[in-house]
Parts: sequence; C-alpha cells; structure tokens
Amino acid sequence: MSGFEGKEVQVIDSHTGGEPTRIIIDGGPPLGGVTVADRRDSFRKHHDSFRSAVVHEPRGSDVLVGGLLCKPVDQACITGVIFFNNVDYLNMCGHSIIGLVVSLQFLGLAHPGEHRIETPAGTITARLHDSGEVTFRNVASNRYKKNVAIDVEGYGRVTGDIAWGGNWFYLVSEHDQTVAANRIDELTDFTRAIRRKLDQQQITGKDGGVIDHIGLFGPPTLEGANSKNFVLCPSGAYDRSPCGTGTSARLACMYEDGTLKEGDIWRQESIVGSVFEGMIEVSGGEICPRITGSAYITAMSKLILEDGDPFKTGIPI
Ligand code: PYC
Repeated sequence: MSGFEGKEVQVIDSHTGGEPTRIIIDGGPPLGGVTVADRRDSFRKHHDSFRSAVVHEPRGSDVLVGGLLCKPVDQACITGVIFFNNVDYLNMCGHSIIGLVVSLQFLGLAHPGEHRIETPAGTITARLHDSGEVTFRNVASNRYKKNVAIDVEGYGRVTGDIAWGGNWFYLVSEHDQTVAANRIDELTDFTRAIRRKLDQQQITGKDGGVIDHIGLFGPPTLEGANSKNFVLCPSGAYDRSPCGTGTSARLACMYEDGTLKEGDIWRQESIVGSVFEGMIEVSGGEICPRITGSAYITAMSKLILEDGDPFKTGIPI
C-alpha cells in the first residue's frame, strides 16, 4: 500500500438513522497539505488504497461512509474530517457528521455543547444536546437549476431540481414511483437510470460538479413526518438515513419556492423509517440548513491489514 506502513487501523463504527459511518481514530496514513481540501487531495493521490481497504469488502460495504480525522486549519475546530465511500471522496456527509460527534462523545473527546468541524466543503457547526441528539448547521445550500427535464430510458420524461447541500443532488418530487421500503430494488433501478442519463447528457452542478446523489420524495408514512425519501448515493447503494446533505438541498429548494419559511420545522423520513428534523436559517443572504438526528455506536474495532492477504486493500468493485 503506497506510503502506508500500518497494518492495524483503529476504528469506531456508528449508524445514524440506519446509515453506517466508520471513523478512523488511529492508524490512518499521514497527509500533506494545509487545508482539509488539500489533505483530501493528498489522501486521494497517495493513499487511495487505504480508502479502499477500509470501506470495500471484505472489511466494509457499499453502504459504509468512512471518515478520516485530520488536523484542522482553524484551531477552534475539534477536528478536520475527510469523508469517503467505496467509489470516491465526499465533500460533506450529514449522517456522518452526526455519527462523528456521537463517536467523539463515546471516546470522551466531545461533551454536550457546540463543536466546529472542518470538512472539504467548509466548516460545520454541530451541537451535541444533553439528549444525545446532534444538530448540525450545514454549509450554505442552494438550488442551481429548477425543473431540469431528462428522458430516462424505460421511464420517460423526469423533471428534477439540481441543488447543492454539501454534495450535488438531482431532486425529483413528481414521479409515478411509490416511495416504500418494499420497493427498494425498483427505486434503485429508477434512480440509477436517472444518474446514467445525467452522466450521458453531461448535466452537472455548478462548475461541472458531478451530480452523484439522486433524491426521490413521496408522502410520509410516519405520523408527524412531512415527506419520505429515497436517496441513491454515489456508491449505487441507497441511504438508510434521510440524508443530511440531501435534506439540506431539498430545504433550500423549498425555501426558494416559498413553500418553507425560515424557522419552519421539516421532518424528513427515510426509506427505512428514520427521521431527521430540518429547518432553514438565512444569514448574509445564504441559506444555511440545520439538521437534527441521532446516532448510535455499533462497534469499536481494529481492522487488520495482513501482508499476504490478496484482499488487503479490499475488493475494488
Ligand atoms: O447524510 O449527507 C448525508 C449522506 C450523504 C451520503 C450518505 N449520507
């Protein structure tokens, strides 16, 4: 593994609304660079096989998001973090921010109160409540393009909004799919077909940003929820949580449409029935979503990367 000498990697695993996060607490590669975005680039360039070892099978899976802790530039931040999955690096990850804060609390490194965390997308402020819930103030979110129509093979015309919530999303509210947990295969096929079409037509976010998350919305199942979603992640797996960055992008669109006001509470249900509570705060003309959710620790373990293991760096598919 180029430049990576360690064979044991200490991790803490959690899930946020069913979606797993694995934080590397020891044994990660040394990273160059000044900003967290530089460090992410150094990680990608020199140690991508480490990402692969941590999140690919047999140690990980396509659902898992990894988080490598790193030194923040701003010393007021509790940590910097680089999120990654089995295909690439994420600018931001909402469910993993919640998982990270709860993991730091479990390790005795964070207490109830406000914490700042540096990500490649910007600094996130996260409040750990006495209840154990976490509210994070996301990066400024916005809609880039409204009602972008595409002809999706096998499904016909689909119209969606392109929006930023820390990652790029194509958000579809009008469709003839039933958003229900017993239709995960069908929803996966549909959203993968949308993703393929966006790629084929080279439809992107601002500055060519790859739209690698697709969100579908339908009526809620749970009492008190406003909507239920299905989010396809870049890995091709679906988000078990309501997706923090996706909920942020959706809230920004609703605010811009005038269907959600500053301070209104929005309860977003996920496809597996977990809920994030969101609201919009507008500051300096920017739409900053606040998202609240809970995470639970599932394991603390050591990943062993044995010499001679043909899959020491994971199965890269
Ligand atoms: O919660 O932002 C999120 C997220 C992105 C990908 C998976 N979860």
